[in-house]
Amino acid sequence: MDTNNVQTRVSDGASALMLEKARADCVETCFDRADAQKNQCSFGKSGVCCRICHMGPCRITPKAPKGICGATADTIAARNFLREVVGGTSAHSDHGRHLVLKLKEVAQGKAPGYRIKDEMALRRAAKLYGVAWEDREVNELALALCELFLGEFTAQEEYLQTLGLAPQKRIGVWNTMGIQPKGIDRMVVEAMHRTTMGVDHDYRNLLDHAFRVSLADGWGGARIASIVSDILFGTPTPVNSTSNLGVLRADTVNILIHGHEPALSEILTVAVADPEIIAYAKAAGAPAGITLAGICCTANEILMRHGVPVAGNVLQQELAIVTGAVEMMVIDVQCCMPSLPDVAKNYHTEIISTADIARTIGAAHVKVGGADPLKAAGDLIRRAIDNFKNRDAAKLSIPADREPLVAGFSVEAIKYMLGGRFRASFRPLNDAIIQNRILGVVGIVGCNNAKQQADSYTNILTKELIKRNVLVLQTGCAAIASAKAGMLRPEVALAEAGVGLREVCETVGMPPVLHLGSCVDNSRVLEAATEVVREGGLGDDLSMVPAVGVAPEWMSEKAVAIGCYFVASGIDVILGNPFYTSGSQNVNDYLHSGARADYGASFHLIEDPMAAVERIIEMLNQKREALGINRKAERKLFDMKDRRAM
Ligand code: NFS
Ligand code: SF4
Repeated sequence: MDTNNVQTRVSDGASALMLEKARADCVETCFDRADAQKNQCSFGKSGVCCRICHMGPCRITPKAPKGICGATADTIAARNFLREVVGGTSAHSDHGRHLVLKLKEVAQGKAPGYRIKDEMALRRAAKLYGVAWEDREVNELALALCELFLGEFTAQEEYLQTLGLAPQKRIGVWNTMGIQPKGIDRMVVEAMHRTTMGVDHDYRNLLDHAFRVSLADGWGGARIASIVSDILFGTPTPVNSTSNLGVLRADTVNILIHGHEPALSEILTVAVADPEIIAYAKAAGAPAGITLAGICCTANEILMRHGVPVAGNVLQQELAIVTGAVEMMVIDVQCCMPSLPDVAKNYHTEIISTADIARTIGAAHVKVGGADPLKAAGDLIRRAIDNFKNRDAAKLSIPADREPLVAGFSVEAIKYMLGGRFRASFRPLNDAIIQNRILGVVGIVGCNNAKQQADSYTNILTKELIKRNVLVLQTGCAAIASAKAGMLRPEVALAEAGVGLREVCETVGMPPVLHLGSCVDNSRVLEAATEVVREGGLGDDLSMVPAVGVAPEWMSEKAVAIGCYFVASGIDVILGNPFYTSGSQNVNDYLHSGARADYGASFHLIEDPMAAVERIIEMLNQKREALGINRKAERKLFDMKDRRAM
């Protein structure tokens, strides 16, 4: 690609404009550093560099096919792969753990400023896990549930109870494969043990553990994170908002919140609405008060529950600062680039790190907790307001791009849309799939990657799939890409959708592209697929449902973990860019085909979006064929009777 042309790096106008501005302002961004990293190490890329012990680093070549200890390319690539899954699982699960501990504090009355917002979600969760919930007081019930959840982390001998939320048949597959995880922490520690020098050398055994660890994420830590977030902060319901850098305003103090854990952003969302603080902002010269907006998955969390606007996805974090309009960026954990303070130096933006486990050189560290977190959040916002006077009008340039969107599709919300409040159910969706009005369901998830044109693969794929009557579920930065492209506006997506999909969506009042939340909310995608299986008519296992997962522009270890738990759950995953396993034919082959015999699904590397579209349609049709539902859709339009029946 012509890397000097900003259009080859990003696809939305706002990002292109800010990338040009960054260059004019002599500010370095990830796109420049990607150029500087050109010709990335081929050993790293093919997964055959080992630096696990200090006899190495060893690199596998035709002339040196073994490391000093004798480890082969298979061993080395499988160990490296497993460690990636461990990284991703740890990130999601530690996030989940923090939330469980927060819920526990709340239930014990030790977390001022927080409360259990969604008692229904609490009782729903208790029921799911078989915890006695009737006639039990809220806090007592929450404590019982917390104890169970903490046990999911610490269990030494018992399998995860969350696995029980999966369809019976899938549990059977895990049983046969012997990959049911025990406690999340134990699985992670064991993985580090297995991959240290001189332990597990059998690539298949290592890959089995990679899938086992990933289940501890998707059917463990990540699922728990979503469940507890709903209990503490509310189960998302459809909500209007806006996206892209144009959500920043010249006439407000602008505060960005970036990272992943919702506990802090929730408090900031409350504090920012305080009339006294708004008055303080106005007195500081910002006539319209304060804009709070998000980046990455923290954005998705507060978007889903409060409609807080989304400034951008992962590759826009630096570009947001380049607007010169950001008084403060508050970061917590994951996907926050260490470059942020360097970018901020060129403007007036203050970078505030807030998590003890995540410090960034050049960022001020502020702990927003203690006895009065709401006051601490208020103080932080005042600090941002005080910074407003330092904004340099000469450096200010906010792109106009600002797309409306609808988000907030929890599985509960989807059920209500489909079946109505009193008959909430997935039946209409199953029927629509069986009647071939909807061909199948595709989850488009994951990141952006500075090696690909940002958002482009995701946007092509989304548009082409809904045209072909595929219902699209999204999370993470992929969902933000669609938001920026207007595809989370129901009327825009409906106009693009194929006839069958459009009819169904119009009838039940549901958009064809559904934003399910942050990356931990990929567990909601599994939850939705499980509901489809439970509802009946589309097979008795996840691997039978006409569904595919795609990570078009992934980059994070978290995406590797997510991909693995999708495949282990029986859902095929298409990758828009490759794993670092190509240096081991065996490892690569198992992940991309051998796994199918064990799980009914595997990975597929497809770097071209249109080729991915064709392959997905083929895969959905194969599943439909196997279910015996691949007859032509009846082309008759719905009449009133049909609509009532839905
Ligand atoms: Ni998911 Fe969300 Fe984005 Fe990728 Fe990072 S923010 S947790 S990892 S980059 S989608
Ligand atoms: Fe080399 Fe083996 Fe040590 Fe890895 S573990 S660095 S392959 S000697």
